[in-house]
Amino acid sequence: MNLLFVIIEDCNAGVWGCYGNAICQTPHMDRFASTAVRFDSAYVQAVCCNPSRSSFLTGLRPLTSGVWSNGQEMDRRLPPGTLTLPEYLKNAGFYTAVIGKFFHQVEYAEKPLSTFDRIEMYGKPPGWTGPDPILKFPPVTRANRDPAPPDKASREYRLWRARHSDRYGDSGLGIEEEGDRRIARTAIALLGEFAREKRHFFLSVHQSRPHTPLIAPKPFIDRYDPDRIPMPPAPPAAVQECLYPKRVTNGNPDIFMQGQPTARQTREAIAAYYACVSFVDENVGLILDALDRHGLADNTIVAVLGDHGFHLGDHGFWSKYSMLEATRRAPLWIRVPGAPANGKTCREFVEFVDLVPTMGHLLGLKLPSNLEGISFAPLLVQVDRPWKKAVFMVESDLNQVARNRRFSYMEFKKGPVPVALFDLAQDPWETANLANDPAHARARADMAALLAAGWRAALPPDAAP
Ligand SMILES: [Ca+2]
Repeated sequence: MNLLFVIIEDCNAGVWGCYGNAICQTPHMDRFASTAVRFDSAYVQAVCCNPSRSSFLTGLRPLTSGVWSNGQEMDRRLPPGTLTLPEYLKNAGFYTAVIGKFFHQVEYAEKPLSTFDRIEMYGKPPGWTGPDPILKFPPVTRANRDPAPPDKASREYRLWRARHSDRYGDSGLGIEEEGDRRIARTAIALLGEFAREKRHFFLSVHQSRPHTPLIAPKPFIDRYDPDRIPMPPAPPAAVQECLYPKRVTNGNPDIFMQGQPTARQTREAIAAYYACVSFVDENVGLILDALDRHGLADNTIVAVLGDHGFHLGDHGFWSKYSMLEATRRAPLWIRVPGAPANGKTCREFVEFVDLVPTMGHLLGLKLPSNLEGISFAPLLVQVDRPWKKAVFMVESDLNQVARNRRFSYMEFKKGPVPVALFDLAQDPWETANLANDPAHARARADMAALLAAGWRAALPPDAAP
């Protein structure tokens, strides 16, 4: 079996048609879902890119990987001897290729990146000597009226980056000029080469949208009328005790950084996010079609995932960096050719830290015994097999959350409240903190014990880590 990963940046699970969204058009992933297992309750272990990827690409949780923020360099912080998924695959004889972002930044992960046989549309680590790009694209013709200042350490660059990130709407680019489409075209070319040369491959493909800026080619923006976008659930007025008050008053990271949007801007930005998702959907559809066309679908495992979620105005929040459901839940589809559960939805809890153990199980990789997830391959056979009773994630080494079927429970060493408890059955959007409600004292104690006991205490009885 080969392995194809598609990693989608900053992807809210609830925007996909197959996840229940009636407005956002995602026909390609909806079709793929009918041939794969769609995980409806998949949770990342950290709230932004670098720590989440460092976790799901090593099989270690953030406090063990040593990476719990975007500023921490994976190469310097991983426990000695830690390997990442492409290294395990390389050691097992796979030809390894990556298109676009994989780890957070090249400088953070030079060691594992240097093991790739092929790196396309991404910075190269020092000393890497792989093939030249398989495709050479014509330059983008549009004149850039707001180019990035050259000095990345300068104030001008920081201001430019904020200005750039805060945009939404028409990208001004033709569809074939867009980086994400070029990544898809490169993936299609590589799959053709792998098929011709009969390579045993691992290929990871990046999609930069729907990360901010929420810009997409005009035909995708035109699909969504902001007037027909409902306002987000859990408006700030409904939030009784805000866990992240700075965001409501001073603005958000990545978008609406200067303050809260108007109702009109809110609808426009959600519409733009949907446009970005529809564009990504089409790109992934092209890659999956190529897999079929080259006769690789029957011997390639396909995993499509978001690297973490994204707030779309719920709680007055945008972007990630919270421990609420919009950030911690992410979309995940896995297709193992011939798996009995293909076409079904799995509602059992899985964690992204389980991805390395699961791929190890499916592909016969030699993995160490210190990994902090378990293979969920049994769920690809039977989706309703009783599984984990809770999932766990951190915002940093200071703040962490456990979520079971009924409650989410958060502990903050730094923040406006020390503890938060939400009854997800009554309050799925987590607006009313019940931590100090006497009627919930037992639930609070139980959830505190669950968080303290940690992930090993939440495993299914017959699953060994
Ligand atoms: Ca991300």
